[in-house]
Amino acid sequence: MGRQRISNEDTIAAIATPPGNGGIAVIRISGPKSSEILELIFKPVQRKAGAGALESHRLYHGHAVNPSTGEIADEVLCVLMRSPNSYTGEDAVEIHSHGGHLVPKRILEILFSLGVRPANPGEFSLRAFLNGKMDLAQAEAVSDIINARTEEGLKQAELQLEGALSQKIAAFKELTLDILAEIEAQVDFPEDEIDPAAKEVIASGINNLISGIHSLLDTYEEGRIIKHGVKTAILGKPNVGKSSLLNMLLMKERAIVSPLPGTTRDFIEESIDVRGIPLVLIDTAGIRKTYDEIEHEGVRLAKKKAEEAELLLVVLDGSVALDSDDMEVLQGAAGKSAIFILNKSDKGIKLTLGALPSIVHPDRIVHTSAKLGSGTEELKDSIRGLLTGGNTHTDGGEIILTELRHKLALEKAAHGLTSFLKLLENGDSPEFLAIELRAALDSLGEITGEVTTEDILGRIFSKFCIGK
Ligand SMILES: Nc1nc2c(ncn2[C@@H]2O[C@H](COP(=O)(O)OP(=O)(O)OP(=O)(O)O)[C@@H](O)[C@H]2O)c(=O)[nH]1
Ligand SMILES: [Mg+2]
Repeated sequence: MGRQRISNEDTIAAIATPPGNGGIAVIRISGPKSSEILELIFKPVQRKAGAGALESHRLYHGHAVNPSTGEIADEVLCVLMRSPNSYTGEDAVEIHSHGGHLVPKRILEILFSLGVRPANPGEFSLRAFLNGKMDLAQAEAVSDIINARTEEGLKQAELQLEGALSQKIAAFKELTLDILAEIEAQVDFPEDEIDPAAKEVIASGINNLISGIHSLLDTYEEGRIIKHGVKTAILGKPNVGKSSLLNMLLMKERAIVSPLPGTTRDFIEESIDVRGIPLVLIDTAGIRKTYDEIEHEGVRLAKKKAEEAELLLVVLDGSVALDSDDMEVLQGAAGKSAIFILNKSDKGIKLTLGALPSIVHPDRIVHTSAKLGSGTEELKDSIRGLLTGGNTHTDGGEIILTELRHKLALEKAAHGLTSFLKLLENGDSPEFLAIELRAALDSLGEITGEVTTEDILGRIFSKFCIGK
């Protein structure tokens, strides 16, 4: 356990608002010296001489000053939040200054000159975790809220921050602990076999627990794509309407569209929310044999992007028959998750299912007209359906797994419980049975952070932004 070695004796500070021009910047301070430092650098406008200390959770108007020169750094609002009623659980201060690059930096430098240390990325949240303000899954959700790219991703992060995942894990632990208590009661009588009736009750309890864990694990694929997004390449021979399709999905003229084949050369990347899933759409150069050096490079890049993509939108001109360029594109899509788009449906669809090679699954065909803007909804449904395998766990406001770390820990727990069942079946001694249960408990505890290491914490919080 590395909890004790991570120091939170220092007082730390950082600018919590993003860099650049903005109306207001927020400078955040946390640690034992917060209040003392605030008294040094802050002169309230309406405070009478001899008044007591600044009150907690009250917004004061005044000036931030450099105590060594008496110079005013800025006119500010500030609030002191005394321990334990702050985000970090420590004495904490927020100073609201004018925005921009210079003013917040000037205030920060005054703080550093008084012995305050620059905060590391995620250090405020790390302290909140160490001080028991939230568990590890909740702390991770803070970063997910900031990084959420769709409303659905945001909703999941909020549920996790409220403790929905932690409660599920706590329920799993509770069930495991109940059974552990029964097993431990037997440890003093190792010669006695566990009573067969009791054994059956225990086995059924563990089986229920394992299936509960598996149901949660089943939500991971959906959670992963909602959180991390899906790289999606739009692929096809020249002139089939790839760029038109990108523009249609984005609802803006992002890519150049022209009747000349070979218009797109470089790839174009744009993010879009498709039914709650953040897609990174990549429009590519039309694939064909070409002697034009630049176009050739575009085709090479298109193929590379297709290889890297998790999903392909293969575009065909549905109004004409397939040709050898289409066949090359289709062959390149073999074995990948793909949706086949028969575009230019306004001209009448002439491409029949029979003419398409077997890799084109009939359920994955969508008709669109990028010219008229039709087929968008069907295409979005189809994308969501393919990516989530038709299972949607998020509809009922259910918490889903979004984090690989949680998935691995749950798998470890389920594995431990399965081993326990085997030992129970074999009539192994209660001591060995208890070891498996404790290992499963530890795996569950990793998710909420009761069992953790400095290394794990370092990895999690270093991904946060500075000031959070
Ligand atoms: N009738 C009709 N024309 C379309 C449709 N979609 C695209 N087009 C036209 O087809 C031509 C090619 O469109 P683009 O979107 O540039 O095609 P592309 O696949 O990106 O072509 P390259 O970049 O050259 O590979 C343009 O003249 C478009 O206006 C459609 O649904 N119906
Ligand atoms: Mg194009």
